[in-house]
Amino acid sequence: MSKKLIVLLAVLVMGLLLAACGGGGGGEATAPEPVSLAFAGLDEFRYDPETASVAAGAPVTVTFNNEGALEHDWMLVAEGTDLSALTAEDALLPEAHSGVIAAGESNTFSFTAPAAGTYQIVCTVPGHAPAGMVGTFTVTP
Ligand SMILES: [Cu+2]
Repeated sequence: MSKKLIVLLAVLVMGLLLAACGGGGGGEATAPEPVSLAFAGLDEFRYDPETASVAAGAPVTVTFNNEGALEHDWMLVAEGTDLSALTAEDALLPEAHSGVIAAGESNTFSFTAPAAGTYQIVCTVPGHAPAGMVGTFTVTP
């Protein structure tokens, strides 16, 4: 093999490597857009709306308005969590919880959307989630 050919091959290989690196960098995913959601907690043991969908890793801000006469809260839990004896300890993320909100009050809180999957929004006030105060929180990849 001539010296010239070796140099030419070396240059070609380097060029390919650089192109591969550049391609990887250029394909970098853009950060998910921040999302603001508002939910009402109602005495009929439901949320309005009952579902939400956000992108994984998105900064999420939730405003929870207790529009009932009872106490309610909004907490994110893993799918399949036992709803019969919920406490704040069951929260998927400590920050993904409104805290128990008195009638007519509201709270705004923020968290980062977890990995893609299906999660549940629950009210931890005893009896509320088993009575149906459960929502679906979908995280898309
Ligand atoms: Cu409730």
